Amino acid sequence: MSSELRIAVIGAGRMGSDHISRIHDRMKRARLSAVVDVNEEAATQAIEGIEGAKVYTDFIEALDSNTVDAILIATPGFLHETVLIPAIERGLPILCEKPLTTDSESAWRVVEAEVKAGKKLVQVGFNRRFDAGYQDIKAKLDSGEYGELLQLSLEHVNPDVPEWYTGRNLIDDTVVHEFDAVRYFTNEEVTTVQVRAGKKSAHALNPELKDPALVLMETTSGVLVTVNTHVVSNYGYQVTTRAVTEKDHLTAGIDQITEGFEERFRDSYDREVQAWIDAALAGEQVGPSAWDGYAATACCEAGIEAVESIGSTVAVTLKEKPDLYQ
Ligand code: ISE
Repeated sequence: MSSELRIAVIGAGRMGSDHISRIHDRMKRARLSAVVDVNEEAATQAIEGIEGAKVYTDFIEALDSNTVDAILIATPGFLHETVLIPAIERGLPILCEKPLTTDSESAWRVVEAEVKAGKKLVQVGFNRRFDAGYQDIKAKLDSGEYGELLQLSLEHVNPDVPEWYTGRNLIDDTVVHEFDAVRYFTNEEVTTVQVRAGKKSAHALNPELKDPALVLMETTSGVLVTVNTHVVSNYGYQVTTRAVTEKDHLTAGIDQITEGFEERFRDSYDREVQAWIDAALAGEQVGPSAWDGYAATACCEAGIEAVESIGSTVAVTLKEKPDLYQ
């Protein structure tokens, strides 16, 4: 591979467009060589003013064009597997937006494809692992200076969500970040998920959306996690962390209230994508792996069952971790 990574962005929607400008404006040692979207007009619009990038409506054509060294997948989650498997088979480094896939069976097929390839190729877009506040808490927890982590108290507030957004989306589009955050902070697996919902906001237009809601989790060693979600808040975008340890409470994000997630997490997205580019050029993989994506998807599966049966506690089931990820 050369000293410059030629990237194809698959999906030119909200997140895809954000990544397209990121790669073009701020990433080093990389350039955008292709954009793929079934909506040709959207793809063309997304690369306006970007020289040398070609629009495709068929991703296989882009993968086989000899102009692509790595791909960034930003299509809706239910389409991820279709792109992931052929890209893994071609040995391409992949940055795949979260969720890895939308059910644990398909996520496991992605893990199996990587195991068959004998190489980790996928980085999952859990950008918060690259956020300064998250990394600060993580370093403090790992230092051992604060004693045991006992509880995590998390908040996830969105200004609003589209009308089609339901309880399922609350879990696999929004709380999926917290499933990964909990695994990241604790180095443990989530064992159970429960959702509680009380008085409902009249602004939550979709009748199937419980808003606000409380998502409760437990980890292997018994760390209890609460996630306060409010997705039609009319307040702003805010993601906070309070890690309750034996010696102190470690916090992050409290004063960071923005209009949307792009502004709040802009730096973490930049660091995430640059880390991916640098690792790809070095023939390596960094950050959350396909196994992490699979584990978070398994949590989402339990979470979706929990949100559809408010109050019940649902166990998370995971297959054995393959050697590739040990
Ligand atoms: C969005 O896709 C994100 O990743 C945001 O961080 C999250 O807050 C939002 O709910 C999702 O829709």
